[in-house]
Amino acid sequence: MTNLPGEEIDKITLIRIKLPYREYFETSFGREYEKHTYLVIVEAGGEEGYAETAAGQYPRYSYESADIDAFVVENYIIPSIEDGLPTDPTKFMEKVSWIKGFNMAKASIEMALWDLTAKLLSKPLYKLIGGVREYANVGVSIGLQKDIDTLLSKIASYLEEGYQRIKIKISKGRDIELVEAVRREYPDILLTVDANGDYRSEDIEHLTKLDGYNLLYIEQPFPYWDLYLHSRLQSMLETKVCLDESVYNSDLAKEAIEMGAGKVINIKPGRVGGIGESIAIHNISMENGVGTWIGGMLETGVGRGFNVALATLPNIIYPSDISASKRYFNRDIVTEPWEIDDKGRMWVRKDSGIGVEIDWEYLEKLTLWRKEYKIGG
Ligand code: OSB
Ligand code: MG
Repeated sequence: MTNLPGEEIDKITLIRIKLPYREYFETSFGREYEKHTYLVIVEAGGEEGYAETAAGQYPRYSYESADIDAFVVENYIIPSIEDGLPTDPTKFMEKVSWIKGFNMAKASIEMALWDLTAKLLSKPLYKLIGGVREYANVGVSIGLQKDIDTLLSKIASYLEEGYQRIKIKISKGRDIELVEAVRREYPDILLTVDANGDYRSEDIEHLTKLDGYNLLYIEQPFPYWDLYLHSRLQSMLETKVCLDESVYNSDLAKEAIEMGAGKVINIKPGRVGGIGESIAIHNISMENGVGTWIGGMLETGVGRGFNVALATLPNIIYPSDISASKRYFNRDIVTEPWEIDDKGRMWVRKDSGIGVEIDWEYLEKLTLWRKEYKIGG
């Protein structure tokens, strides 16, 4: 970034919250009934930057959870920066690079610094990072349902709302028949499946059956650490394999592409350690002709603001998992809930930073605890 603001951080606040989902969300790793996260507020030069951790109630998607990340921030991240921290997100990442992993904990601060930096520069975040359009093309991710009729009726109503692409969760034993039923009803929609790493090597032959359904891609069939199995499956398929959990930094993105472990990459800023690393993965993918999109972690309206901004980058060529606030919550924590238009687009906010205001009154009701850390002299 050029012309960074020169301010130093005064204070960091964490606000641990939980709020109910409209309905539970079920994946191969389990069901979640409520959103758990903490909000981050970073303060400098009289401005506030906001973000949240993408980690949820339990360490199921990865080893991180909201409480584990709060512990990591308090005990390892804050001590690394309490002597003083400029607003530059890159400088922050250098200071915490000694901490192995915990990308979502690091990202929760890094992203708040991006929101703050953009605000200090009076620029919307999407412009600061080089966005090329003023909206995100969006799809919807539908969890495992109690039966196929319920799944089909959900799909019908999301298509009615304008979502450009439907993703359904699959798991071992709940896969082909779901895809079969959806394709019978909707032969032409953009359709994808996401297994969240539920399959193993003995399932490879079975997974090749998915090749006959004209899926846009098959997301993360194998565990995150198994790029080899993904490359074997990709070599057996016409359908593209898309990597989510496996790509948690830009080196892995490069190596996964070289190995042919996937032809599409889902970019989630939390998973990869923030906006800087998301842009790096975006750029490496673009240089190698690999299409990308922005994934979701059922974020509140705060996290969603970053996802919308990232989805305006040039190589985001597939619809992203960014849905309207009302798809997740009866009431979001931002004053203006996120919406989509009838063409399945979510428009960026023109205010500086991510452009969201927090509904403090509602937040108060959702708060489990709140902690403040003084930074610098
Ligand atoms: O694998 O993409 C995933 C939600 C939580 C954890 C992992 C995933 C998801 C989703 C939901 O698919 C995407 C969203 O709408 O936020
Ligand atoms: Mg996924």
